[in-house]
Amino acid sequence: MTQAPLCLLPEVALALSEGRPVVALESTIITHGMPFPQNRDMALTVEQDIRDAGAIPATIAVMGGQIHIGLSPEQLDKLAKTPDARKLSRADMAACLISGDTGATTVAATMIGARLAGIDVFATGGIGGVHRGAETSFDISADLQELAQTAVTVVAAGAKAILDIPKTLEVLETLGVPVIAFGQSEMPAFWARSSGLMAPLRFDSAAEIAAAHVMRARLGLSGGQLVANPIPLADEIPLPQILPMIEQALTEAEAQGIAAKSVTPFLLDRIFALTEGRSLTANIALVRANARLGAEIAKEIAKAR
Ligand code: PSU
Ligand code: MN
Repeated sequence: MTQAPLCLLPEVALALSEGRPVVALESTIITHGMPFPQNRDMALTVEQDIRDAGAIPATIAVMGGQIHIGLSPEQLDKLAKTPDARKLSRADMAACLISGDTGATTVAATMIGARLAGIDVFATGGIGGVHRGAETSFDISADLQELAQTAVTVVAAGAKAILDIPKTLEVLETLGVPVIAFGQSEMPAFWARSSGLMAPLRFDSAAEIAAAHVMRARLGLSGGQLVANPIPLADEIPLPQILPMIEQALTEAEAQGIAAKSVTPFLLDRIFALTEGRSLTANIALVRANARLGAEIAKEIAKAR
């Protein structure tokens, strides 16, 4: 089917060949998004959440010259202890594959892997977007372009307020990416359920999101859908509480000249410290919620096909 160097975990290969629901997961959140051992525990828990919901998880990473679609618990453990893994976006995939190095896939690279393997749905925490100050730094994540060209439905908790959320929504609109808030009209803001901005689209069921995914394929439209799933109420950190910490982390990043790929990991790490770990607890809760919703969407797509 493809010339790509893919290595599918047997259980993932079997599920895909039988048309059963599979949910892709990224690995940059493991290596660059959370500290050890919470990163490993999160990865294992989220995989179990997907199984409990009746789908098969497939965490994606590059190792030994292959794109691995699905990792064993041992591989997940090893990756979680590899903080110097390369952070891979679209631009880095080929170079990492020919080097044999270990690479963790961002949202963009995970979408590419999922598409190659024939996986329709991918669950994560937050996507990259337009950074604050992008008018001078030009820092706009390649995740947005990927959403415009690769046909995977991505479930995230919205864009976090380290980003410029209004500009992120504008760019997604320009790129023709459907942004769907789940179960509310407002765009969620990662740690917070409210951003103060209306989402362009709203659906209240996994079945509708799945139907729209299938309809886009029938229309021959390139690109994916972004589903913005609000963090569970019990785990949210409202915007007024988290904003001062975000401002401080941004000031520190600027003072230290943090740039390019290092920006997002730096900010997440600083906000973790400044919130005394509360941002991490919230992050884990929202990834789990997204995994569960991703499984429901994958099941509906499997039914529809
Ligand atoms: N947001 C999070 N945690 C993460 C990331 C984003 O809450 O780990 C990661 C994702 O892999 C995303 C990447 O694709 O950061 C975006 O990086 P950049 O801003 O450099 O494009
Ligand atoms: Mn960037």
